[in-house]
Amino acid sequence: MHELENLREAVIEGDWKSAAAVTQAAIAAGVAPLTVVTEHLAPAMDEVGRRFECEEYFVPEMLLSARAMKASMEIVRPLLAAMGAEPVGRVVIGTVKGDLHDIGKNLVAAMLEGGGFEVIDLGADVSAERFIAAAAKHNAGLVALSALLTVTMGSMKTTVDAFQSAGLREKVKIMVGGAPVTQQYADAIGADGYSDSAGAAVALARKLVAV
Ligand code: B12
Repeated sequence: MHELENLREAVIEGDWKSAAAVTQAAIAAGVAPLTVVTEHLAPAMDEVGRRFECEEYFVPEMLLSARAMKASMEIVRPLLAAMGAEPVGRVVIGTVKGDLHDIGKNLVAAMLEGGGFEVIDLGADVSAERFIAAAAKHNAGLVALSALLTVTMGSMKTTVDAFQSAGLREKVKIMVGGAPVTQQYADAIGADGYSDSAGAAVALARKLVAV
């Protein structure tokens, strides 16, 4: 008995051991790996995002849920890759050059992965050149930039401009976020989208890749 419905609770409650055990049992019982993601992990992370939005959850709860989601994804990811399942989209994410803050970026990455995206996480202090190289290498349709310092917001503009100079701007949507970033700033630097939270980032990403 795999009781896959318990996966939702495990992710929402941030219980990684239970999330891994339920996923393992479900896969052993023949549940399709994609079903685990689309029908259980993604809705659970949507709910986590909703709770975060309305301040029922805060960063610690989000981190625990992200960890539980990741524990399940560790089991499912290689199976999806082996089956050649197509992700919702492929996103390259990183914190921009000069900036070492990665907690928010990691939450966004986890939410995107839970939402069915293939996530290529370049970490923090990522130069425009590295974003471009990764987007080209992985044929990513979406690039997500995070910045937490007012002084590194300029690196977002540098990165957007570099995509333009590299002739890739038409092929890649760029979304931006981080505490000091605003919709106004996103518009000013020519980004395609902005959201102020990890939960809303998934809906934004889905919208951008659907266009
Ligand atoms: C933790 C922290 C650190 C840690 C970072 C650890 C880590 N691994 O990330 C450490 C100690 C290393 C650090 C260092 C510094 N920090 Co600091 N740090 C913070 C702190 C306390 C929390 C940031 C955080 O993680 N928030 C929680 C996350 C979940 O929120 P978030 O990042 O905003 O992300 C959410 C959204 O913004 C959004 N989001 C984020 N990224 C993206 C991306 C996309 C695409 C989208 C759509 C959405 C999105 O989704 C997330 C979840 O909802 C803040 C203060 C604060 N309360 O914000 C200061 C703060 C950001 N730090 C600050 C400063 C000044 C520094 C230092 C310069 C300090 C120093 N003198 O050395 C250094 C800079 C180092 C560097 N080069 O980056 C200032 C920045 C001031 C400014 N306006 O520029 C702050 C605001 C503190 C302050 N009040 O002065 N810091």
